[in-house]
Amino acid sequence: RKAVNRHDYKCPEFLVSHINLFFELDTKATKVTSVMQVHRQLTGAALVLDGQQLELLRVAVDGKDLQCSEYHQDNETLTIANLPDRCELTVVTQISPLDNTALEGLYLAEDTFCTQCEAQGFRRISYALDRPDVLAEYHVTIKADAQRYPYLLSNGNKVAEHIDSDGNRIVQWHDPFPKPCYLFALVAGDFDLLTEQFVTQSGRNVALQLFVDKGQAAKGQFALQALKRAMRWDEQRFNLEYDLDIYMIVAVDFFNMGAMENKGLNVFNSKYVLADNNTATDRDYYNIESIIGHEYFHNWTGNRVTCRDWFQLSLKEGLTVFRDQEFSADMGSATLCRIDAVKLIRTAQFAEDASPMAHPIRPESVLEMNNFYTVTVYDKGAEVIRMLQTILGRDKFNQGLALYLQRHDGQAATCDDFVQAMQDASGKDLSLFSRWYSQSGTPELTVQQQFNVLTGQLCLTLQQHTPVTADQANKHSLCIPVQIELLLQDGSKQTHLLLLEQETQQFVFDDLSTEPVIVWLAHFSAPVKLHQQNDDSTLLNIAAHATDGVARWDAMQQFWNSKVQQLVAGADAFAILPEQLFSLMGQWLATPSPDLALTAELLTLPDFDTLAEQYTEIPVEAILSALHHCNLLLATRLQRDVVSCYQQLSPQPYRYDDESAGRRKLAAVCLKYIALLPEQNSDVVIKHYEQSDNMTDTISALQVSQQYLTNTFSVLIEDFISKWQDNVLAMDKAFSLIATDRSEHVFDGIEKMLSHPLFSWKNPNRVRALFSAFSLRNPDQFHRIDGKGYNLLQQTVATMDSINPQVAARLVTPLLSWRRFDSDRQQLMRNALQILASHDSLSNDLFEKVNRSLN
Ligand code: BAL
Ligand code: ZN
Repeated sequence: RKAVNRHDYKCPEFLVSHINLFFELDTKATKVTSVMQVHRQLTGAALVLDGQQLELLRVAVDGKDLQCSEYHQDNETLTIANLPDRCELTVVTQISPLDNTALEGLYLAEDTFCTQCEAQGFRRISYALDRPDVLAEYHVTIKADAQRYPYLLSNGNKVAEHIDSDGNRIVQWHDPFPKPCYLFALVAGDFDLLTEQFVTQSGRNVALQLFVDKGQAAKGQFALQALKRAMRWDEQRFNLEYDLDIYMIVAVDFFNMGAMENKGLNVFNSKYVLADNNTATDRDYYNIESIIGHEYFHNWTGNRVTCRDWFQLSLKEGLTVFRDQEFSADMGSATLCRIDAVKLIRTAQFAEDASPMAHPIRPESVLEMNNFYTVTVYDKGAEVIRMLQTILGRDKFNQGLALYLQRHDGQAATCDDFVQAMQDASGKDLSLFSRWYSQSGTPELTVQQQFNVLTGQLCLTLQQHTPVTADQANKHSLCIPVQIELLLQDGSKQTHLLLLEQETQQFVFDDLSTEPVIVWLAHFSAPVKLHQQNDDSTLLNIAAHATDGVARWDAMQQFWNSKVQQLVAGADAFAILPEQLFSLMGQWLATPSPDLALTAELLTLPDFDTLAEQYTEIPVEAILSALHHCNLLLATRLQRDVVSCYQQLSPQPYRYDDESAGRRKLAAVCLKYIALLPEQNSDVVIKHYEQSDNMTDTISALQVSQQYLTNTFSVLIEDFISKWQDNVLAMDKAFSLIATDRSEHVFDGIEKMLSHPLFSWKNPNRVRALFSAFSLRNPDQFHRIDGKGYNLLQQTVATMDSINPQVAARLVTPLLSWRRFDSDRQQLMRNALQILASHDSLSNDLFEKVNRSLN
């Protein structure tokens, strides 16, 4: 098996200007005729087309069939030598969508034909130059049984439709925008259709169409309205307008990712489309709006300007995540959006940096591209874009983006092209900044402050250091924007941006009357770990008084990180939690800020993963025990405030908006503390469940009881399952709840769910609901010292690898970081990986990860 290196990029030897595709759909034997206009770019080269799991029926050049001896075929390629410089190449292949459980290429999602071509799925549909820098104009014809498949969809505009004398529907599509084959899409099925109109800023009408399973139309309304909001927002914020006359979204329940931005025809995981008040939580609504936005924003950042090669993935993904984050921030609470993004970086992304899969946002070496759709490429990538905006300012950043899109419209570009456009538009030298693209790892920032009382001078010393990562031994200084807020004693505030460009740098501020409290890294202005020496009182002060909600939340995070460290080192919770803490939390409960969701965040301890990130060797039991003790102590000390706050948050009829979602979030935090109290707590939780008219409150009651009130949980979850046994998305929530049971009963619970009629190993949503929840959100049982948790995951990954390698490779992630644990756990986790490594016919996806981890 051979990895590909970024530096080995070569321009394509042939280009394809036009592709005509003709699909004769059949569940077991779909015939695909591809007619390509091929243009030679390099004298003498043979044409090497990519193809996997295809049955080749015919090859013809300019209408003349080739003999077997005139081409060469192996498992991955079809090679044709001696082609003329320009020719029409016809390739006919046959595939079986029914047998495609990997869900890459053309497959069946229940009765619906659908495709997933990014990154390299098109080669499972037909032989092609399956690389993003070969852009062609597509004409697509689809033929299928008219009764069973009323809708035959592809990219672009519909050109013609008729039914032939055999009862087949035949539909033709044309996409005028040249695109790489990863953006090709086809869908065939029977749906409920929701429609809307959008008038663009220049006055063009766009038909919006959302296709959902029969009977689910009402659940598509929110997504459709979210799409309109996204379209308007992109015009207003970035002056970007939609370009086709039609925009289609199809929701399917079998999907490897969240959604896919195929030109004019997005395919979505139904989890990120379907919502109503009974079945969707506030979080579901939030995710739907954000992902609908994300895929829509790709139309410019990804589709109009695409990537030259897959190493440049962050060019479109980091940028588009940044854009969807800005959209979400404008649609709701900007503070909450930022807190969410920071949590993800501090847990999953920092953990990835510390793992054997560490890579820069622009990876250097890849065996299986699917393994690089990572939190580093996406979310750290978005942080890098955000830093650019912080450094350049919003106006210059917008000019840079406009220049990039104008310069590269219709092209396949690189991350360097993007940075160059930003540099040209702003006039700022970004050569040092561009190291963020090539250097992996989490920079650590050490800060010190010195104040001269006599002169009023404040001297800040900043030092950066990036520890080595599994992929890179040598690290260099980066350009790090460090935003600070000075809280002065007279109540005034100053904001400054410090640009750290050397290993150590000093910044001086004069004429301060008193020593200020400093909020470091305000708004998490760079994806770094911060080392500072703020004492409890200073942190709690910031949490109480900073204007920025993110800074307040962050001060609490830092406070708890340091307290948990002390507890892990043997301190007693009673001794180290100051009165100032209880009185501050008491005040928040008594008079919550208008942003109730922020109050909820301020009152919540960091999770296990956040706390674990501060350790080289993670002390599992000690962190879990410290967390439990702190929560218990808070519940006891704040009992009266919690109960009274909870009572004031009496439920109102459900609506999804910021204010009421914040209300439910705060009520859930109170409910958790109430559940920890020794008396009457189960009554309150049961009442919360019984009175709930929405999925958010229902899930809160279930989560709380599952964590702290086992008997109550048994009763409630049984009721929940009997109520929702026919609803897959609601049942996914039940699967996850059962998999996060902190007691050893979790293993029986999971076993039982495997035989639930709705569970299927072939459906990634079901598998993730059960096993990602177990391995990522149940540290007590996943990290059991007898290895039972690791074994369960290993067996699951092995089963999945033969069905869906992409999902298997995602599931294995928690095992890869075995070096972060104590020697007993190291042994057990490594054993689990070694068992996987010993399997014959391991997929490339799994092989790359397991191999990197063991070697
Ligand atoms: N391009 C894959 C799905 C997404 O990031 O939008
Ligand atoms: Zn994306």
